[in-house]
Amino acid sequence: MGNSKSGALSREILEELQLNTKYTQEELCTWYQSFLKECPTGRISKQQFEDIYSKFFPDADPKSYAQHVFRSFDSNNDGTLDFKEYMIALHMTSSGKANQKLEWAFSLYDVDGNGTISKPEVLEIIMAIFKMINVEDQKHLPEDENTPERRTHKIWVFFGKKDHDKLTEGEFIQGIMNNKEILRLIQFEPQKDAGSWDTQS
Ligand SMILES: [Ca+2]
Ligand SMILES: [Ca+2]
Repeated sequence: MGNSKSGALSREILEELQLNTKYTQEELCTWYQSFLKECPTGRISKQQFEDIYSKFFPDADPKSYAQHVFRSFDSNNDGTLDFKEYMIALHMTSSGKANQKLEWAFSLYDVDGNGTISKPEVLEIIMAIFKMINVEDQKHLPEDENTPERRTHKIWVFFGKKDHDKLTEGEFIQGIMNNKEILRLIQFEPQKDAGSWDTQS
């Protein structure tokens, strides 16, 4: 109502976020106030983002995974996350539709952003994921997924691909919809439900 320009959040961004997330205008303004409290500049740097991950994974090395996640959220590629990118990230990873989550997962795995995923790109993300699994837990992984190379190979075979093949976004999403094992393998914490890309939601 009236002049609802809260802080420096423009009507344009508000409307775009209301369209692309499930958040109401009121919620978005509240989020924006706390965002500004944490990030007075209105932008999250890559370093800040890595620090957040370090707090959540104090016993692991989440740095490379954090960098990949940061890249996938930094949609205008300027090396910072603004409020809009941050909210879309939050929405996609917490409450987005299955398809949106998988679209985001695709952009995470498409490391060079050329629109297809290669086997080395899968390996790169899986290696980052392994750095976050503690060594004890790694010992209990099944034989065919207990190294980044083996897990990558297993995923690649599930997609029905040969070593030098590429995966399109459509194949990626369809493959995961058809085979829940792939969904388990591409996530960083297959044992836990928290933060998982639950395709039921
Ligand atoms: Ca950005
Ligand atoms: Ca690629």
